[in-house]
Order: sequence, then structure tokens, then C-alpha cells
Amino acid sequence: MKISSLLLTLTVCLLYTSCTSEPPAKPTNLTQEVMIPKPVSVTASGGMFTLTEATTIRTQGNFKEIAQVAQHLSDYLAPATGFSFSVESGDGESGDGHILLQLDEADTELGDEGYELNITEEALTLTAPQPAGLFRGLQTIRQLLPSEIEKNSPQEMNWNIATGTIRDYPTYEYRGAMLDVARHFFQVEDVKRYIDLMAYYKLNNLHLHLSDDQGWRIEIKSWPKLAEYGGSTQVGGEGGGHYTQEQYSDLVEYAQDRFITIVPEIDMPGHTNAALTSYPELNCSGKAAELYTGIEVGFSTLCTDSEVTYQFVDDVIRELAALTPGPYIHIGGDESHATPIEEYIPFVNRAQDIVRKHGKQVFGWDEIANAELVENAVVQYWAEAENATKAIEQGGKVIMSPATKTYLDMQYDSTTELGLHWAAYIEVDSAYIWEPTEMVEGLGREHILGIEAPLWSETVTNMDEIEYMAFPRLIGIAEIAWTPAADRQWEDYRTRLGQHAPYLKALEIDYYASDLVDWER
Ligand code: TNX
Repeated sequence: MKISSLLLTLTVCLLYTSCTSEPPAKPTNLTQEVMIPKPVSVTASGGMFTLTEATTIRTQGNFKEIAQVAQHLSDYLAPATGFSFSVESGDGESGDGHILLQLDEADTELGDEGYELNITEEALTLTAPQPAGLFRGLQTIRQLLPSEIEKNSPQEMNWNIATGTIRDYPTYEYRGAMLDVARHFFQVEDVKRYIDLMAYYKLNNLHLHLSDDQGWRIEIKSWPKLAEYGGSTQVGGEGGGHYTQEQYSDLVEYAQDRFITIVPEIDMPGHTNAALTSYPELNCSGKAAELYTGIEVGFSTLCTDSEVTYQFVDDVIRELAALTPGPYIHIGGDESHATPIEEYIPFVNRAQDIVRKHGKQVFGWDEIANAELVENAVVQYWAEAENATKAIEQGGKVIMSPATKTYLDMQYDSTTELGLHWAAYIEVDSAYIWEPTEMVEGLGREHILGIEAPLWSETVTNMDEIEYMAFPRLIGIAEIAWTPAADRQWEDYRTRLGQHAPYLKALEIDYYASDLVDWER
């Protein structure tokens, strides 16, 4: 070899830390592992656990839900490792090289979704008071393994995990995302992918915005034209569609299996043009409205002083409640500019009673706090601080969705092609650097049930675009909802997010590669 090329090789070797083609080994210090959301506590013990062909998954206690979680674990790990994990239940002798899932209701500090992950050279033990906690813990295990674990075909890798202990639980009980399937309709498969990605970041509520001026997206058997006609179009005109009740139930079950609750929204009395096109009797004029494919808001209203309107609301909520195992029905209530306030208030009062009559808790946008809130009502703050204050004065709980921070349809900056910017441009730092308890004066931790990031879909037409707008901002929102405020610093998060990039790639997420982050290649 010539001296010059030897020098070149040496320089290249010095620039890169290693000259072998082997991927760098994962660190052996658990405290240096990148996890998002950042766990509450991590201690390292300096060793290494290795997942091999011989590793078994064991469950302690014969609960159907533990077996389900164990099956998820096997499904997560099998494709990339190529190992066929045997799942063994019962209290049998635990041999070496196993993953044990067990419940311990006595560990109350961990709550409904917390978990403890204990990693030794011999075993990985995941313990939680509830099955949901075990499921959240699985997501941590995925992030501790090399990013190749997310690939769909067998990879040649050492599947090492640093040893130590993680104890972890969420700060907020409600950690949500909203998908607007009304402005543009998204197929069941897309919603399932969104659910999978939410689960990976330990989110637990998916709010589906099922109706708006541009489309009605859920089959209502007693009012069939809502979906058939009212759902026949979308923004821009072409396409549209709706979920049959069977498809919708399949989605609910898919989410439930991942410990995610679906919060269905029927927006009223405004944002109702799709319903008004389907049934003339819902209009005060008695004449059906025309299908709408633009993106204006605030022009439609149900006829609030006609009894048929309340028959309609009752039928819709009754059918929706029957499809909903979760506690909430969201009645919208936002931007009802075409409904005079003296009609809006009695309408919202009656709509709330109907939700209660069908056994559900009321959820609504912050404007509903102008009415008399029923017991246990949840108010979603998006714009008006005054409304959030009215909500807590009436004993309601608040979900924080400030448009200037959590709206995933807002553009990142002025060069973003998709999205809107009426509330703000929201770069990745801005979506992360905010504190829920400091948004509205007088609104403290005890008033806040949680956080939700809505993705409105006026400009968003397919899954790639959903991912581009949601990621990475939704990841930061998930961390705000999970991780204690004292452990959240932008610089630290920015570094972790950059190091997390190989996982985003392996998950094939079409994320926005903001210049603010040094993305690891
Ligand atoms: C405001 S936020 C709306 C939606 C729009 C969104 C667009 C809220 C409760 N209402 O109808 O889709 O802005 O960013």
C-alpha cells in the first residue's frame, strides 16, 4: 500500500470511531440509553442481557390480559430477531435467559400505567400493578434494544440490553392525539398505524373527529343518509368515505388491545353541514344544505329550537355510546358562530344531558364551558383561557390542547408546504418547550387531566402527510404528558431525539427532519 493511501485510511479510521463494518455496540450503561418519553428513574448495574434464540417469555399469573401483553412482546421482537419466542404461562421455575411479565398490585406508586423493569444478565423482569403498565413497559424494552428491532425482516445483530432498573409512570392520566377524519377521510389501516405509533410513545387516548362540515364518517343506522350522503365527499371534492359500525368497532378493539381509548367526537351544533345536507328537517329552513368541500369554518348550525334536532342528537349518541367502551363522548361545541349564544347554551345543556342519559361522560371544546357543565365534564382548552377558567370554576377538568403548541396541523415554519398557520408556526422546539400548568392563570396541576395534540386535516390528505406533520412534534407532546416537568429540558430532549432517529427510520416514519436537531444517521 502506498504511504498516501495508508495515511488516508488512517485518517478515515480516526474520523470514524471504528474501522470495522460492525455496527457500534449499544452502550453498557443503562443510564445512557435513549428513551422517549424519558423514564422517571433509571439506575445502571454495568452488565448486559442478551436476547437469544433460547430466550423464553414467561407470564406469572393466569390473566388473559397478561397473555395478551406477552403476545404483543413476541410480535414486536419476532420479525427482526427471527426468533420464535415461546410464551409460557404459570408459576414454573424460571430458567436463565427469560423475560418475565408479572403483576404486582401492591406497588401503588406505579399507578394504573406504571411499570418496573429489572434487567440482569440472566433475565428481564417486567412488573406492573396493571396490564396497561406491562404494555407501556414493553415500549421501553423496544427502545432499549438496537433500532434494528423495528425492522420487518431478520437482522444479523447482537440483541443486547444494558442491565439495571427502570421505575416509570406517567405524570398525566390522559395523553392523547386527535385525528380529523372528517376534512379528509382516512382508511382503517391508516388509523391503525397511527394507533401503533401512539402506543410506541405511551399515549393512551385517540380522539377521532368523526363529523364536520365536509363529511360525516360513522355509520348511524337510524339516520343512514348521514354517512351515505353526508360522508360522500371531503375537502377538495374527490374521495370521502365513512366507517361502517363494524369497521369502527374493529378500530376500537385494536386500540383497546394496545390500552388506548378511542374518544369519538360528533361536533355540534356548528360544524354540522354534512348532517344538514343529509336531512332537510335538521335545517331551520327545512331545506337541505349543499355538500361543502372548502375549508371555511363557522357557517353551519343545527336548528336548536326544533325537537327533531334533539331526536337526532339522541339517536346518534345512543348508537355511538353503544360502540364505545371508553368513558367519553365528545360533543364538539367549537366555533358555533352561526348559533346565537342564547341558543347555543340551552343546546349544549341538552346535548350534555343526552350524553349522560346514555351513560357517558361529556367531553367538549372549551366553548362548552359557557353552558352549565354537568358533573365530570371534561373541557378541551384550545384557544380561550377564559373558557378554561369557567370550566374549572364549575368543577370540570381540563385537557390542554393550546393551538399555539399542540396543533399538529400548524406549519413548522413559513417554508412548510402542508398545514396552516393561523395560531402559530410551531417548530420542534416550540412544541416541546411549554409547561401545561403555566398556560392559563389559575389552572394548576389538579385541574389538568392531561394533554392532547390535535391533527386537523384540511391540508393533510394521506398517511405520509399525517406522519410528516405529527412527527416529531407528537413525540415531544408525549414526553410532556409522561415525564415529570423537572426532568424535561430542551437541550437534553434535542440530543435524545437526534439519537432516536434510527428508530424513526426503522419504523419507516416520514418525519420532518428539523434543522434544530442533529439527526443521527
Ligand atoms: C380550528 S380547533 C378548529 C378546527 C379547524 C382548525 C384548523 C377547533 C376546536 N376548531 O375546526 O380544523 O382550527 O387549524
